[in-house]
Amino acid sequence: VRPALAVPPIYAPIPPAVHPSHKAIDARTAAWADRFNIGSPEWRRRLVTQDIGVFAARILPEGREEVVSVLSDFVIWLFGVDDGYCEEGELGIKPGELAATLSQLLRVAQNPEVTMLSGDPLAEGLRDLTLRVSRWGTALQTARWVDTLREYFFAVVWEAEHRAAGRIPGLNDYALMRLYVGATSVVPPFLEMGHGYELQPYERESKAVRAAGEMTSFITTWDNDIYSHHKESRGANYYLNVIRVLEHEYGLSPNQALTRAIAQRDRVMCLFLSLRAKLEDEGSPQVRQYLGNLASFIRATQDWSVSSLRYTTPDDPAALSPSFSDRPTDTSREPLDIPSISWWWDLVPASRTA
Ligand code: 3E9
Ligand code: MG
Ligand code: MG
Ligand code: MG
Ligand code: MG
Ligand code: MG
Repeated sequence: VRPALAVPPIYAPIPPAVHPSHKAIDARTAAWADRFNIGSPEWRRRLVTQDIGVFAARILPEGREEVVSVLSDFVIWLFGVDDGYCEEGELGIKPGELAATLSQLLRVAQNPEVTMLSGDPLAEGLRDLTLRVSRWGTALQTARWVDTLREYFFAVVWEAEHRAAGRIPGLNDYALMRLYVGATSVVPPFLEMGHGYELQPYERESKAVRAAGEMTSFITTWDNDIYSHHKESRGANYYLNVIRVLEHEYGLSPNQALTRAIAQRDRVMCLFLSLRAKLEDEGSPQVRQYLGNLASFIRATQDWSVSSLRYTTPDDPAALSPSFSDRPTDTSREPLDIPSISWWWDLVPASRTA
């Protein structure tokens, strides 16, 4: 077994915060997973020690507690799909069958009253989630929530095809699909619902606001790849991770790939801060609040990743620094050499600093 890759303190310019009810939220999510029988009993015993509720409480430190709970239950549900179906299950190497099952689940999310998949634990859990989302969200937010689930499902089908073939994608494809396959794009509807505001569709779909969401997905999934590399590379299963992609793309050692991944996320973090400052000046109150909520999601992922047993894995300890850095390792204002996302840099004039 290779020695554990040492993850250094990573740049964290956003202040930490957690919802005061995080303990109760975490306990309720464990009970919810039991009630709906999500995953196997053994899987559930592991998952409920991983502070999923604390993660949700960090994403929405000032959110409405009921919505934090919906998000928390939804994250454990997503892990039920991602671990249970995709990474450890039979469907994870059968993209066509996976697409069929996920399409049925999508129908349950859109129309919880249909009798499809009755008694299936993930479907029954999803029925409960969709009823709660529609209670706390507007009709448009509920529809957006279903769409984000579809984006995620489409991406896991893509991933399943790579898993089945044992193939590692190139960096450009990976950067594009990782915007969705980490389920990070399902979080933004909860940022609105949790605080009771609504972005106008023309605002949400504007290039700058969409880019801010994509940058958030990039940073949070690059961070996930950095912090979960230990768990993923020691496991028996196929895994897709930016460190592995960079090793292949550029012929790097794991350590060199780690350094490169950190530089990439730091460069995007600097751009996110500049774009946030620009939108603070130019955006509506809702857009300004949304950018602040995206920032909380970024910091939440960092704080949860360095502390959750999911990634520290005490039985075979990961070498993760529990602290952060106040300086980026890469301050270049040049676009990353990744065509699918390099347009982000067109949105902030080079003269502008955060
Ligand atoms: C993440 O990728 C898989 C998602 C299903 C996790 C659910 C979490 C969220 C919706 C919030 C986003 C947070 C992240 C990216 C943790 P992967 O690499 O399979 O996750 P793992 O925990 O196994 O490293
Ligand atoms: Mg705990
Ligand atoms: Mg996954
Ligand atoms: Mg995973
Ligand atoms: Mg409503
Ligand atoms: Mg991971």
